[in-house]
Parts: sequence; C-alpha cells; structure tokens
Amino acid sequence: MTDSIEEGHEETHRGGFGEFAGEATGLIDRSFREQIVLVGVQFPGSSGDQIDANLDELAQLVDTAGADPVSRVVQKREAPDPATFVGKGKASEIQEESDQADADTVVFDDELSPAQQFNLEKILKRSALDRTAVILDIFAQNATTLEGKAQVELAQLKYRLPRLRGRGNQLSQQGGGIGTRGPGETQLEVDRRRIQRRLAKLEKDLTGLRRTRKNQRKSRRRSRFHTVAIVGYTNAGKSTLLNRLTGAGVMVEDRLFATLDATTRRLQLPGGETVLMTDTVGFIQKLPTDLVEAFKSTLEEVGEADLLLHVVDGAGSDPEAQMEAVRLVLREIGAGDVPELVAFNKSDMADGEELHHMLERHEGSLAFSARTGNGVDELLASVGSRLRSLTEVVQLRIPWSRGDVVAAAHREGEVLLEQHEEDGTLLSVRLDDISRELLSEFIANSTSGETS
Ligand SMILES: Nc1nc2c(ncn2[C@@H]2O[C@H](COP(=O)(O)OP(=O)(O)OP(=O)(O)O)[C@@H](O)[C@H]2O)c(=O)[nH]1
Ligand SMILES: [Mg+2]
Repeated sequence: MTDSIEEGHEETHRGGFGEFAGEATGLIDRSFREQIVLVGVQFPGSSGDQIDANLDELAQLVDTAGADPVSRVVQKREAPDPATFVGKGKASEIQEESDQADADTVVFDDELSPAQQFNLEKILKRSALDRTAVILDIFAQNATTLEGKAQVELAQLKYRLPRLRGRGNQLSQQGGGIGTRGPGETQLEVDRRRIQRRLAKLEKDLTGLRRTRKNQRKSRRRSRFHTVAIVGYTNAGKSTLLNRLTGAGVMVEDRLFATLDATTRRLQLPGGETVLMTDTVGFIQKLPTDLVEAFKSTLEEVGEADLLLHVVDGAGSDPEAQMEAVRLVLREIGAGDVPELVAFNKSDMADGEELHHMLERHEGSLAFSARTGNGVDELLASVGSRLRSLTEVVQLRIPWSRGDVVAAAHREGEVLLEQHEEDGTLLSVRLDDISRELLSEFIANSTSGETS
C-alpha cells in the first residue's frame, strides 16, 4: 500500500545556540545548558494571557534549542523603543534580574533590529537574542539533508549579515584612511565578504536543488495521482499521522520543528484511489521571513498540492491562534488558495466540549487521533470526497485522427466509458481542472463532480 518516493540523507548536524550552521561549537555538546531570561512586551491590542502563552511557547523553543529558561520579564508598552526595544529603565532591570538568575543570555520574544540588539547587549552585559535567532538555531540543529542544511544556513547568514559588528564600526566613524583602520574593521570587512561569497554559493546550490525538485514534481504530476500536503503548526502531529497512514517512519518527537524535510508517500484511500501525501515542516507564530524564503523550494510542494490537510492540535492551548498563524504562512508562500480540509488532532487528549465548538465553527472539519487511530478512517474518506469534488466528469468527442488525444485522456484522468462512434471516440472521463483545460477543445459537455 505504500512505497518510498524520496528519502533524506542520514547525516545529522549540531550547530550552537545563535551560531552559524557550519560551526559546531554549541552548548548541545557541552555539559551545561545555557541559562536564559525571557522577555515579552505587551503592546496595545494584545492581552496578558496572550503574552503568557507566547512566552510559554518561547520557553519551549529555548528548551528545544538546548537551553534552560530560568526567568521571565514582561513590560507593557505603547510601541517599541527604537533604540532598546524595551524602555531603557526596563533594560537595566532585566540586567539586574539576569545577574540574580545567573543567566547567560536574554531572549526577546519579538525580532530585534541590529541596532536594538547592539544597544541591549551593552546594557545587559550579555548576549541579547530574539525569537528568530532561537528558531534559526533549532532549524540548524534539526536539518539533516543537504538541501535542508543549505536552506537553514542561507537564512542564518541573511540574519547575521546586518548584525555583524566589530570595533571597526566605531573606528571607521573617525574618518578612515591609512593608519586609522584598526584590525577590527579589517576583520569585519573580511567577514562580510566571506559571508557574501558563501551566500552567493548557497543561493546557486539551492537553485540547482530546486530545479531537481521541480522535475521530480513534474514526473509525479505525470503520474496523475492527486497530491495532499499535510500542513499545520509545529508539534500538531503531522508526522504521526503520515506514519499511521503509511508507516513512513518519519521521526516523531515532542519537540518543535522535528520535521524539516518533505517526505512523500503513496497511499490508497478507502474509495480505491491512490494519492500522494506529503508531510512537511511545521509553522509557528512569527516565523522569520528569511526562513520562509529560504525554505521556498521545500514549501513549493504545498502550493502545488491539490488539497491541504490542515492538522490542528485540538488539545493545544489556543488552536484558533495556531490556525491563524498557519494560514498566514500559507498565504506568504502562495498556498492561500489551495482547498483546505481542517482536521483537529489529539482528540484523545482534547476537551470534548471545546472540540465540539471548534468542529461547529469550522465547516467540514473533523476530529481524529493520530495516536489511537480514532477517526482516521473518516478523515481518509473525507480526503477522498474532497478530492473528488475537485474533479468533474466530462464527455470528450475526439476525432479518429487524434489517437494521441485519446491516449492523453487516459493518462490525465479516469476513463469511465469509451464508445466508438462514426465520427470518432466518445469518452466519459473524470478530470481535474488542469486536465480539463488541457483537453478543453474536445469537451462536449460536463456533468457534476460527485456523480460518476
Ligand atoms: N495525545 C496525542 N499525542 C499525539 C497525537 N498525535 C501526535 N501526538 C504527539 O505530538 C507530538 C508531536 O508529534 P509529531 O508528529 O512529531 O508532530 P509534527 O506536527 O510532525 O511536528 P513538527 O514536525 O515538529 O512540526 C509527539 O509527541 C506525538 O507523539 C495524538 O493523536 N494524541
Ligand atoms: Mg513532523
């Protein structure tokens, strides 16, 4: 019932917290875990509960990256301070808090500008990172394939480049010229050029890999199987579902971003039709744009799928917010218009009443448990009927001289009836929209998709 379409490499890689993917100097390999103070800012329009939930998630991210969140600071503000993100007084408070907690690093829940990061580090007397840096770090640790690694490194370098600084920054303000350029500046320039060269190389490599991937997809399209992409928030249970359905053997872990590489498996639906199902990287709130951009080639699968199976953690703290975050990323990668089937997972753990409300709110959605298998058959049946509703049965009238078109119709869809008449062949065939367009000049009439 299943077979392997593509497989990742076996290599693994460990990067360090906030380090380049290529430099394995991380705390993961050291015997102690970095101690982290978390900082959240509550801007108008967001509630205290939301900030707490965001910081819970940030704590989980930090833990996944291999460090220990030891304390939290929250500030209410109208707008970020352009120089220090939080107020300067608050920054000093965080510094004292960090001393008391004996923390190595302070992590902010929102993205810091390079200038804010620089200023904060001066006040805090320790490194100041943001959510983006932590997510990039986890991705760097979890990337296993050549492509995954290249994508993460590209995103990391893009993040790093504007944040490069050295003593040279101050020196160069004094006019420059022979004798005034300190070693800091020279080193900085060297680093910058080195990174730029590396960026160019990575972009070139990825373009090549992307072409290969495109060709793979093209040949899959030729196979005429419908494609279903499993999408959803990180840790929603996407890989668990694919494993249950196909025995794919994708790594499942109670950690964020366990999956970074797409895995596609063939699967037979209860109605008998074969589909290709792809498990891919999970999404999260405030997913760094550079990372989404870098993972474009992996995510192109999603935009080209016939149906998105949106897996939501039905037992999570805020399923609605997670769905919103997922849809935001889907729009960002150009997959906003792909038909979506919402499925609430972890029904074995979810609160029955809440689940009931969510099912009511989201038309056509259903609940299941990838762990126990409850509701999975209904889920598959629903996938089948959604896919069928995307196809239509049409009559094709093809002249005798066009044997190639008859062959194309057999290739493109499911031929239900074939009649030979005086002026040519009459076919009744179930086709999706792309194939219908391809064969449009031969269409005699069409009937509804649900009948056959
Ligand atoms: N209770 C319960 N736990 C589940 C269920 N499905 C998955 N899990 C657990 O949820 C955690 C995440 O599962 P994964 O399948 O790795 O989630 P994912 O969506 O692939 O996550 P990423 O690859 O990190 O985006 C694991 O600990 C699973 O065992 C379920 O139906 N019920
Ligand atoms: Mg996964």
